[in-house]
Amino acid sequence: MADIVDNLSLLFDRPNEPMIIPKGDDKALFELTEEFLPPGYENNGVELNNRFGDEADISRKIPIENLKRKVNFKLATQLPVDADFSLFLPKHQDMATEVIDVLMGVPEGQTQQFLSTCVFSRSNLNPQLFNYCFTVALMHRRDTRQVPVANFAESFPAKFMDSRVFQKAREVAAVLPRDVPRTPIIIPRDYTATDLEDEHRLAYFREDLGINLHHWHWHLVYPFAASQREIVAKDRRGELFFYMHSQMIARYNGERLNSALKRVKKFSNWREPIPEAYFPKLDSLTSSRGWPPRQANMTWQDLNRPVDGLLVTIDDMERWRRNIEEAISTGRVTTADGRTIDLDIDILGNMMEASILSPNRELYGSIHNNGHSFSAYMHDLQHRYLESFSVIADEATTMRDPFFYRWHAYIDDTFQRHKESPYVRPYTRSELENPGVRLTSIAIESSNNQMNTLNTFWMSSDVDLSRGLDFSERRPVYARFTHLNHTPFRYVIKVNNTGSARRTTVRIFIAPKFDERNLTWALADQRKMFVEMDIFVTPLNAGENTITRLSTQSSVTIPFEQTFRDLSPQSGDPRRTNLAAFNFCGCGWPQHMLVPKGNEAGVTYQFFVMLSNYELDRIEESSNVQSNCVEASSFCGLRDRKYPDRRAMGFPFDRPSTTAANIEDFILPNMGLQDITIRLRNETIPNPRNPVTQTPQ
Ligand code: CUO
Repeated sequence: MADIVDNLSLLFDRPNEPMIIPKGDDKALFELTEEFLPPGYENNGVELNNRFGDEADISRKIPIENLKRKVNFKLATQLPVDADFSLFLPKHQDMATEVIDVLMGVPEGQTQQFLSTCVFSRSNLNPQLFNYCFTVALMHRRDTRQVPVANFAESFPAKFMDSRVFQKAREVAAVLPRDVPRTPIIIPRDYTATDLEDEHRLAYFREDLGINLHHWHWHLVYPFAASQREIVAKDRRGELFFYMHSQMIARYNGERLNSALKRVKKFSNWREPIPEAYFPKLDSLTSSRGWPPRQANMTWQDLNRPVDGLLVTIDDMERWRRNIEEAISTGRVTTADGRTIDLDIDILGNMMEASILSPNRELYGSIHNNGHSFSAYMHDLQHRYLESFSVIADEATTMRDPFFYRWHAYIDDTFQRHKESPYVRPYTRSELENPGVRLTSIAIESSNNQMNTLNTFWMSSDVDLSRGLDFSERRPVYARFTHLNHTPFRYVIKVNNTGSARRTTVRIFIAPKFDERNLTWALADQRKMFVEMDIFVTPLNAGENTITRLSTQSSVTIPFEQTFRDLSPQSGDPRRTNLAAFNFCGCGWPQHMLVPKGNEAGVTYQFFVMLSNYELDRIEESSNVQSNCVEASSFCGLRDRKYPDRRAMGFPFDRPSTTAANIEDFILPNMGLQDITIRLRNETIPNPRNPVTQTPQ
């Protein structure tokens, strides 16, 4: 088994290099027969492959079984190897479905045949398309769950950082002798714009590597289409689409307030010019082209790009919107077979995105996905200039663009209108309270002993580019980028339980205390600003209890190392088993972005804790699947299990209150509220875990 895990892992390595070349740091060679040769190497491929096999530093040779069933990718091979791939494009989605079907179709347990099919696919398909389908298959097959998925930012680094890095990286790899220590290549903090552009104040958030990786991973775990329905139909996936994106907008809005910008304006008039420009400064190493920029004041226009399967008009979008608005205002949905069903948030999530679980694709269309496409093709509506999509149509890069947040603010507003409709019942007191449980104090203690102050600062961390640096020397090449981080802290929650011993769910949120005008909020608005910091279940003894919880245990985040370190471990690496489940574990908000930036003067936030009634929270679940990674269940759910909380996602702030005008009025004995300060120290500290410790010149 260990061999097959290693061999499959190698298929992530150097995605743009052909299969005939050795793979991995220790140079393993796949022994290819004719049927596995990539196009263009039909005449000399076997000979070249053999020649590599004669080289002295080849560590091992991997024989490949012939395919028992011939594979013919009719659709997927239409995507040129040097094109960029986007799941938002219907045609690309169909291609992915074709490939996933083939990979999933190899019978479970026939791992050698699966390896052969993957080698064949990798040889014949666009590298980005292959990477996506291969990862989905590894994640959903039972016999490949031990195969760690390579860190996507290390396989496709060009999607995450300034394109100038790569020229320098090649130079470092080619020029410096092996024994000369490598200094990292510095990625400047301000490379996409200047402070002449207000939106640039949020670049640290939009262009954060961990946030973009999280978003890519989320969509990988929750694809919106597949021919095997169970790949899509995960527990409450439509609701999670709403909640995870809603929280990202809440977080972004909080960061905007910290940076003296007003909350993001939803994009709801689809015929209006878009003032936000974006020049991504990313080059695709797959297409060897730059990602198209967007000038200020461009407008959406009808798309007619048969090459991408896109024939969609703004009229279509407006029609679908009217139908969705009607569903929200009546609380009823018409299904494709003419029935009428009640609308709920899970169904609405699937209707808006739209996933294949949408009850009626004809009537409700695909507003969210097409919005990404409209935004991504304003520069070439008809493929007249042979231009590809801009960053907003790729899950790994979309959050870099300021317009992403305007679009998702519209999507979120639609969900909120449902939550505010008469068909969503406000919580009753009995749903909110927890009889016998009284919070006596809540506090945040920072590791530097400060009470109720969260400290943020900048940190510089290194990422190894060499696995994605095709056709260059095989040695680590580090890029150093700067990101937000915070001093670790813990929550200290004191509780008096007058009842018997029991369990409770601890729900921790924070929100800015003041709005743009420096006034305290109406709860109707502030509820949309509360960001989840942690939710966990804990036992309560009878009498006094003190609950402590570390910031690093958050159910929202994954650990720093899971975001940044290379997760395809070397043989013998003790982390191997722990990281093998990375497929799911890679999904999660990055720990370094858990705390909003604040500012140097200090921003006042409200820290809210609720100890809810576990009897109403509990999920009945028979399966007892153990995971061996830290899972960010709040945003990503749990692999093979139900979402771990029976309440609506975002509870208790997911819907308006009919009784409380502000957060103070909302507080019951089982809740606590405390002012805290978030203060930024405007200094950059090198990450002590950086593999290269020299300070670059
Ligand atoms: Cu995640 Cu629009 O859904 O990007």
